[in-house]
Amino acid sequence: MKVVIVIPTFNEFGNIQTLLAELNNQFRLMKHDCHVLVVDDNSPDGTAALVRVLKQRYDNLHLLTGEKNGLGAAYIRGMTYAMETLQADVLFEMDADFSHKPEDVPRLMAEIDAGADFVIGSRYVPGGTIPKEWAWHRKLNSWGGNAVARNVAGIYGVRDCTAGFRAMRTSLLRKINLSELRVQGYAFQVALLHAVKVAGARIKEIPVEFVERAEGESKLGLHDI
Ligand SMILES: Nc1nc2c(ncn2[C@@H]2O[C@H](COP(=O)(O)OP(=O)(O)OP(=O)(O)O)[C@@H](O)[C@H]2O)c(=O)[nH]1
Ligand SMILES: [Mg+2]
Repeated sequence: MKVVIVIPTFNEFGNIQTLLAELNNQFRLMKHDCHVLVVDDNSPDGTAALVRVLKQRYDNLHLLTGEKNGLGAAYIRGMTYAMETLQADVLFEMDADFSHKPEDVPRLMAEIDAGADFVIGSRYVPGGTIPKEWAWHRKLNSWGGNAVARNVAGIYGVRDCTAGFRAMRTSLLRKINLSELRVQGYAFQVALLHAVKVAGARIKEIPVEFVERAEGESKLGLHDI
């Protein structure tokens, strides 16, 4: 199967090179044809220029650039490109800042291989964790976001509705009109989960340890909260 890891970036110059090296180490352990698509929104720190240089080293590396319109808009652009141009069978959502561990990629993929359509790297199933450094308001925000998602959107049976580390079959995604989700920021994660649930996805949650970002600054804004 062709697998594309979609990684949105905004000012991730300090993370992207190491992340690509570690992902490619994982790909060697996997039996699939694995690629990375970086979706950069003209980061002022030169993330895209660095990725262009790294493209000479990795022939499985792809880059999309564009205007900054938030995380959801970047994912919609990246997922559409991964499906239509790269012809992906499976795609991943993943952050660039090492909060999502490269060594968990094969674990998520194994659940797809076992028959799931949509796999969530979950902080809120037994074995999953959030950073111990998180202040109370960060915990409250994450817990509150989940509570709203579960009860307002009616996504019962899923513990981590706002997770950003997920693997999905494109055969499932093709049933959804991504541009109709009409959310640009972090709420995209919840809107997509709701849409795949309505589309009848076989959803699987597996525990992951979510760690604090390695380098750079958070982009989670008050607006997203
Ligand atoms: N292309 C693009 N990427 C974005 C945008 N906003 C955030 N990102 C990326 O999306 C991923 C998640 O953003 P983070 O800033 O780490 O958000 P977070 O994980 O909720 O916050 P922290 O816990 O502080 O790291 C990172 O890879 C960011 O670089 C955006 O507007 N456009
Ligand atoms: Mg982060």
